[in-house]
Amino acid sequence: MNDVPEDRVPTTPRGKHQIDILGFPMDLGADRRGVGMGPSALRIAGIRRRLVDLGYQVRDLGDIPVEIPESQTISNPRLKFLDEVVDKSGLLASAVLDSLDRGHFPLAMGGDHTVSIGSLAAQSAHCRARGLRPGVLWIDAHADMNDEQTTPSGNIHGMALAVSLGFGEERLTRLLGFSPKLEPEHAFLVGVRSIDQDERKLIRRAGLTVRTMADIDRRGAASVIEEILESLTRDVDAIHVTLDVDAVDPSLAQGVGTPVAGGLTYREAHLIMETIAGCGKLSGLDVAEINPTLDNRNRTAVLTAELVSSCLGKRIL
Ligand SMILES: [Mn+2]
Repeated sequence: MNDVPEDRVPTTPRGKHQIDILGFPMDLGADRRGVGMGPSALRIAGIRRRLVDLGYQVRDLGDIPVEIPESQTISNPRLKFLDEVVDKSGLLASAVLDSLDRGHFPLAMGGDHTVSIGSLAAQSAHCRARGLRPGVLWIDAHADMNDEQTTPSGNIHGMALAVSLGFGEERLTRLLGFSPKLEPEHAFLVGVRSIDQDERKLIRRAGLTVRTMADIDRRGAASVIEEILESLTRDVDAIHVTLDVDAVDPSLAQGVGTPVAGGLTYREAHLIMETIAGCGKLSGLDVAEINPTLDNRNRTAVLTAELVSSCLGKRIL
């Protein structure tokens, strides 16, 4: 790597220098149409080229085929499109597991945040087979900690973290045949500023660590992310990061399905990602909830592609 400029040396852990890109154009986990176009928007934003420029080998494995809502029926309004979400999350999980088992680094592009149900199942299965402990850093404006009892909408994207911790519908929690995928003490939620009333109960019951935007205001993004990574790198072997782009302030990330004011600034978001890049245990990354129909000239996808680059080792100097 001697001929590679300093800012292009890949820093993913365990010598994982091949990245596998997988699209998950899932548009069934949320009410607002459009997030199914997220993978295309990220490809148009040059996500592959940006990672190649960092020195990685990158394969784009294409999209998991997902049905559109118009061809589906809702049988349970508290778990909308459950059959299709279970089915396609299983396909995604198999593809991500295959990538991990080959020693590659999976980058899963949503679609809505149900993408993380499959990719976390795979990360967990991969670790389980090797006696390793997985952890997750969930970056999001929302907590995604509903179950079918607490959900105000029936949208499964709002249940993705709960499911990974073993709460809720069994067909989701037991994807790949085991549950939970994560221990709550190895799950960290950051950037949160909108939590549903009944969702609070499950967050407390689960006992996961939540760092809200108020924590970032008070202590600064650097202190918050360093504390989380210190704990994760100490206690787990593989860190999976999942970025819901609505964590970023809607003035910068306009193209998201559920914008909430008061999000991460441009530099806070990059600082978080740059700090993750240095942790040495990053094992997988998801990005979710880009909605090109609400965006302005693909800015949100470009921002997301930049954040992915920061997470995978792009540095200013
Ligand atoms: Mn989310």
